[in-house]
Amino acid sequence: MAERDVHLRVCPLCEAMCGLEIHVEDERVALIRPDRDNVWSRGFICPKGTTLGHVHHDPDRLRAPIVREGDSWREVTWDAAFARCEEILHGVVERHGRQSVTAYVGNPTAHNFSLGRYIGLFVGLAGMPMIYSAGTVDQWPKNLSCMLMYGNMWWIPSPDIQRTDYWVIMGGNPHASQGSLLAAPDVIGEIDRIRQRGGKVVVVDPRRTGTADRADEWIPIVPGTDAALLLAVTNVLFADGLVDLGDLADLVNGVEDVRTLASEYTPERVEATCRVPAATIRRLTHEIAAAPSAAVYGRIGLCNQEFGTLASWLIDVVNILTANFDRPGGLMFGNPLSWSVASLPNPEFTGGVQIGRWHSRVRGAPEVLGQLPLSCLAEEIDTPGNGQLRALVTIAGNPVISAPDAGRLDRALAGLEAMISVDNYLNETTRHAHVVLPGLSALEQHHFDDLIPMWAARSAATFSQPVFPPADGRPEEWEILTRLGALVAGMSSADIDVDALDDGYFTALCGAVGVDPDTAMAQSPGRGPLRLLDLQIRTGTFGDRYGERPDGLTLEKIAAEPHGIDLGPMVPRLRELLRTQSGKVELAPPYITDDLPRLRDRIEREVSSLLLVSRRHVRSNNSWMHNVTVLMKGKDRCTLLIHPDDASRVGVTDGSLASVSSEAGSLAVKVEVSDEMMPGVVSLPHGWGHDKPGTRLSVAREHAGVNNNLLAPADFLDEISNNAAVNGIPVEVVPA
Ligand SMILES: Nc1nc2c(c(=O)[nH]1)N[C@H]1C(S)=C(S)[C@@H](COP(=O)(O)OP(=O)(O)OC[C@H]3O[C@@H](n4cnc5c(=O)[nH]c(N)nc54)[C@H](O)[C@@H]3O)O[C@H]1N2
Ligand SMILES: Nc1nc2c(c(=O)[nH]1)N[C@H]1C(S)=C(S)[C@@H](COP(=O)(O)OP(=O)(O)OC[C@H]3O[C@@H](n4cnc5c(=O)[nH]c(N)nc54)[C@H](O)[C@@H]3O)O[C@H]1N2
Ligand code: SF4
Ligand SMILES: [Mo]
Repeated sequence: MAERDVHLRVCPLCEAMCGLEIHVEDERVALIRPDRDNVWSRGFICPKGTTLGHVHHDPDRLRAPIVREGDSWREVTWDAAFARCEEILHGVVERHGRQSVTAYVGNPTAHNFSLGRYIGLFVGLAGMPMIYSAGTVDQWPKNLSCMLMYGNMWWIPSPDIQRTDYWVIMGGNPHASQGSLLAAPDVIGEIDRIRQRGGKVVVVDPRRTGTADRADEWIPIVPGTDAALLLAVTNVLFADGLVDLGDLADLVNGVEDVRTLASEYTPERVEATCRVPAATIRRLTHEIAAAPSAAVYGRIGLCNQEFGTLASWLIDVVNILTANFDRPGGLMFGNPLSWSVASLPNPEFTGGVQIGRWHSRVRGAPEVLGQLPLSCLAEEIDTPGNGQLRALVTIAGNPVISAPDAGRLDRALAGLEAMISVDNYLNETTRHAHVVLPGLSALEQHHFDDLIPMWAARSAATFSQPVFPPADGRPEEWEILTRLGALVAGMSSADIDVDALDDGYFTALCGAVGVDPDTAMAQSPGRGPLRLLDLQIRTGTFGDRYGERPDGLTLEKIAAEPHGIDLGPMVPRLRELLRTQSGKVELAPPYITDDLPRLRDRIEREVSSLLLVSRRHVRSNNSWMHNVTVLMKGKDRCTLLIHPDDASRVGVTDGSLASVSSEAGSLAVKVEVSDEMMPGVVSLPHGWGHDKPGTRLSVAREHAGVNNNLLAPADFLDEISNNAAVNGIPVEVVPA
């Protein structure tokens, strides 16, 4: 029998952060199973976590840089790859200036040991006037509401599901996603436990999801109308004398403003719009107020929609007004073992948050928290004129699948003068690149989550060592980012000293947390993200502050516990974290409340067409894990879910092909008739459409599916946050 090594590490794929046991035989992953002794996840795992070995051994995964010549690709050395990057980036900057270069930052950046910690250095060095990210097709409304209410865009309060007595889940399906902006292992098991202890779980969603099936109650709602429902809840709280600020009475500005604003939105006024009976809204409100503790939670369905910011704001308003904020069982802030780079106060906003400091060239969209809508990217590339984008760096992102009006972006990328992708696959997006620079596989890297613990249910973490050593000479992604940033800034490869730039970054971060960089450099070993992580731990809540608190944590102490360290559940932190100019919670930020007339118009408007929403599946991960054979087994998952009444009305049958069209485009997809959809709403999964030529995804190509973002109009937005409304898209369905 071959020798078997067992490695313990954390799965980097989603916010559940499961502890894994990875069994290696003959340099191959033989088995992955849960680490039952991991103090955080205690044996939880999902099907994706068991496939990290498949991704690692996937012959399609890129292991060396490739350079495109016409339609063909050539593997090159790292030196040659960076030389080519220098040539094309410098060419664009010389011809068109630095404002013609931008970057797109994708989702895995937030889960990757070195990308997440070094994206700031890349952007800072590059000095690009603006970047795009998956943030504006994800959580930008929540970033914005948190920035305006509490003064930091990344401190996002999360439901304390391990202790709550009443959980309302709006626009989230942890049965598939495992939870988001809510980090806890086994979220679905937590639903069972809430119910076992006599609590209640309510799901508000146009689809009766797997999560709804496990809950006590499903409340179907028309997509995009959650803000109206939450305003009615707020209205009832005031009208029925249920408002209770608890310990926060001295800490909240704007309560009377909210009372006034909500006064017109009675349950009777919104019931037809939301298609939720007024009596249900009243009962829900009274149940929330009466519960010993309650947490109202909203996720992607409340962000990726027309009124994302109003809905995201009102989620917090309802929790605050029912004394369910910053206390056990309600919404709480995380208390990580290490501070995140993202949690540092943003120096841009020391004088208060300003929005619209600049506008996009083509449609004049205002910048929001430093970003333009992702749906602007295509037009900024394909519209000629001064300031036209000519070069793009994509970092762990696949916007040809994930961005609205995906067809236009796909065409636009083909016209770039320089495109560089830091990515592990040749996929729908990176096939347009001139150079692809692959990162290491997850199993070749250290791991320690940076951002996600900011909303984790417990102060817990596990440090992971690489399972496999990287091949000689392969740079880590932080080095790739540092080099690219310096190249955009105009430096030449020969002059780039990655270690010196890293020292500069480290020194600046030491300054931000008030630590002497010489002390930190002397005591924190190595370079790059490992040294930074030690700083993040030692100067964090529980850290040793480089010897000032000898019992405090260091990276070494955490690394000595292979099953992780757990220092307990969330604790009240609002008073410590508040960074608004007033020093109080701003319950009614004018920038947000000024958007109410737009919602009022929606309430008065009748919508007769079918509305399209997105969904996820536990065996997919956005667009990029469809190349794993074992995850692709079973029945076709890229189907149009439609209610039986709608199906017979439009004349489509189960298993038949339907043509779905919107203002943006059309596609043909297999129909799945199911009463899990509410009438009037249809659902397609996101992350599919792998039939493009020129990719290297042999498994995904066999299960191509369709890209639902071909149907997403570029100008359908939550206008005040710039976030795409990829949910609630009016569509027409006919037999194909
Ligand atoms: N219609 C619709 N559209 C949506 C959504 C929706 O619900 N509906 N959801 C939106 C949301 S929430 C998100 S987050 C976005 C996701 O949008 P993106 O972030 O653009 O897309 P992903 O599919 O996550 O693509 C990840 C890319 O990173 C690469 N990759 C994976 N791991 C690594 C790594 O460790 N290093 C490097 N360098 N590359 C890596 C993959 O090969 C892939 O190219 O999609 C958004 N778009
Ligand atoms: N297995 C798996 N896990 C993932 C991912 C994945 O692709 N696969 N992606 C990860 C990422 S990047 C993210 S951001 C998270 C997202 O995590 P979740 O927010 O849990 O995402 P979904 O599972 O798409 O669930 C969104 C739900 O919102 C509903 N919905 C749509 N529109 C509306 C609306 O207007 N109102 C209401 N009330 N509901 C609406 C949809 O029907 C759907 O059930 O998941 C993460 N985890
Ligand atoms: S739930 Fe699955 S994908 Fe998410 S961390 Fe756990 S094993 Fe990984
Ligand atoms: Mo996301």
